[in-house]
Amino acid sequence: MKKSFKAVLCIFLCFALLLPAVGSLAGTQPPLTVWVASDIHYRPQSDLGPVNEQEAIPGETLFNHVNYKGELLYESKAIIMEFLQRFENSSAEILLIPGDLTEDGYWSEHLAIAEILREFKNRTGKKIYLVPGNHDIRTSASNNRLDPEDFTELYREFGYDQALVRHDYSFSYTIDLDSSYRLLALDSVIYQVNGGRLSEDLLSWIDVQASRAKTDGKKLLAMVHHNVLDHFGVQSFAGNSMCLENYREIATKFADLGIKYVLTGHQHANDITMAVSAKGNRIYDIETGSLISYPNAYREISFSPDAVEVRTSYVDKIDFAYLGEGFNEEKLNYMRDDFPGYSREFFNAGMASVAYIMPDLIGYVAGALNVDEGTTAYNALCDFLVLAKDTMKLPLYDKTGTPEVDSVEEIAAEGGVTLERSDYKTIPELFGALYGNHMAGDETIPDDTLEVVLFKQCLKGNLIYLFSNLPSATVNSVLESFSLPALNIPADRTLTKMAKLAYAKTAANLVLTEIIRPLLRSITVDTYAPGDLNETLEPYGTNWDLPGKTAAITDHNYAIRILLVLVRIVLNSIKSIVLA
Ligand SMILES: [Ca+2]
Ligand SMILES: [Ca+2]
Repeated sequence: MKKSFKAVLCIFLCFALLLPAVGSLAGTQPPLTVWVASDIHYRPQSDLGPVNEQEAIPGETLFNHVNYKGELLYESKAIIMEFLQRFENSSAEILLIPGDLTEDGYWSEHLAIAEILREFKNRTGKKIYLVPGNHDIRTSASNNRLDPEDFTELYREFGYDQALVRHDYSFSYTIDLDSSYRLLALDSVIYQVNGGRLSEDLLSWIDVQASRAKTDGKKLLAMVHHNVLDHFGVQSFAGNSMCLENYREIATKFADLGIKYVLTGHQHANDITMAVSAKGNRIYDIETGSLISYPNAYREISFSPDAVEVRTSYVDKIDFAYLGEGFNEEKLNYMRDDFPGYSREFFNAGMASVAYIMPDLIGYVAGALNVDEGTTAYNALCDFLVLAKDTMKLPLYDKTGTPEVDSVEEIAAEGGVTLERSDYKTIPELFGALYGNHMAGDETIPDDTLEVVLFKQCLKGNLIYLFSNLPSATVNSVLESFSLPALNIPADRTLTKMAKLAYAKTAANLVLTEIIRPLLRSITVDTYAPGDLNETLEPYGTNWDLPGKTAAITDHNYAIRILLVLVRIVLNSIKSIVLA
C-alpha cells in the first residue's frame, strides 16, 4: 500500500514537473501583463506650502488649494502610495510610466519621486520603466531644475541601465518585457515648451529598432508621453500641443512598422483611439489619465496571442498618514466618506480657479493669435479677456436680488434667455463638470442633460450680451488681427438697440451651432472607437471586425468651419449696420 502510494506520488510529480515544458512546447506562454500609471506630477509637501494657507479661490475653504489643472498635489503622496500598494499586491511584475513624473522638473521633485520609486523597486523586486514628459525636463540646469544630462543617471534603474539599446541623442531606449514583447520607450520632450517631437534622427533609429525586432521575432509596444492620435473630435484645433508634431505621419509610420499599440499620457484623459494607415495597418493609442487627477485612474493591460485586454481601475481611497499638516475636518471628512466625489469636485473647482489667473494668460492668447504687445489689437484683446474673466467669476444665479446686472442669469435674461436651475456656482465650474466626462473616458452624455443644456444657455446669454455691448473699435481691432476687413461705420451713425440685439442674437446662434456644439459633443461623447476603459482588443498580427463607430485620425474640417463662421459673423454685422 505504502509502495503504491509512493509510485503514484512519483508519477504525479513527474507530470507536475513536465507540465511547464509541455505548456511552452504548445505555445501557451502566460500573457504579458503591465500596469500603467501616468502624469504623477509629484511635488513634495516641503515644496508646497501649508495647505490651509492657499487661496486659489477667494473665500473657499474646502477647495482653497486647487490649481487650474485639477491636480491633487497636496494629496499626491497618499495617492501614489495607495497605487504602489495595489501594484505590490498584484501578480503583475512591470509598471510603465509614460512621463511627467514631476510637477515642474525641479531637483527637489525629481529626487523625491525617484526615492519613492527606488525604495519600492528595491523592496518588492518589481520592474519600473519610464520616459520623461514635458514637465520633467523644462530647461537647462537653471532655477534649481534638473539638468537634462542628469535624467538618465537619476532614473538609471528604471530602464536606462537595463536597456537593450539606447538612442544617442535622446532618452529613448528599448527593453525586452518578456520573450515576445519589446518596449520601445521614446523621449518626445522639447525643452522649454509643452509640445512633443520625435527628431529625424530618432525616427531613423526607430526604423532600425523595428527591423531588429523583426529579426529577433519580437512585437514592439511603444511608450511615449505625447499622443500619436487625436483623442477628441476637435483636438487638432483645440489642443495642438497634446499630440506629437507631425503625429499623423508618425502614426502612419508606426502602424506600417508593426508598432500596433502605443501607451501615452500628457492630456490627463483616459481614452483609446484606433486609426488605420493607407496600407490598412492599425494603430491604437491607449492614453492614460493623470494618477493624481480625477478620476485617479491606472491601467492593467494584458497582451496574449488571443487578445489585448485593457482594464481600468481607480485609487478610490487614501491613507491619511501620508497627508501633510493643515487639512481641515471638512476636507478630511469628505475624503473619508467619498474620495472619488472629492476628486471630481476638486477638478471642477480647479476649472473655476482659471477665472482668477486669467490676466496671466494674455501673453499666451496673444501669442497664439500672433498679436504683438502694445498694438491696438493687443489692448482690445486685454479688454476682452478682462470682460471674459469678470463674466467667469460672476455667480451663475442672482442671489443678491439687487437691480444691478451682476449674475450670469441676469446677463442671459437681457438677451431673452432663461437659465435652468442647478447647484452650480459659476460657468467654469459647470464647464469642469462637462470636461470631466472626457477625462474619465467612455463619455456618453446626452444633449438634453442638465449640464449640456445649462452650459449652452449660459454661453448664448453671454454671447448676446457681449456682441451687443462690444464697442466697434474693439471689434475692428480684433478683426484686423485676423487680417479681416474692419467694419465701416460712419461716425454719425450708431446702431439702434433693436438692430444691435437682432445682430447679436444671430451671431450668438451661429457661434453656438457651428463652434460650441461640435466642441461640446467632442468632450461629452467618445469621438473615436474603441471604448476607453475596459476593452478586449485585437492581438498583434490580427485585424478584427471594425467596431461600430468609425475610426478616424482627425477632423480636418473644424478649423475651416470656424473661419467660415467668423466670415459669416462679419457679413451679418455689416448687414445689420446697413439696415440700421
Ligand atoms: Ca475612444
Ligand atoms: Ca473618450
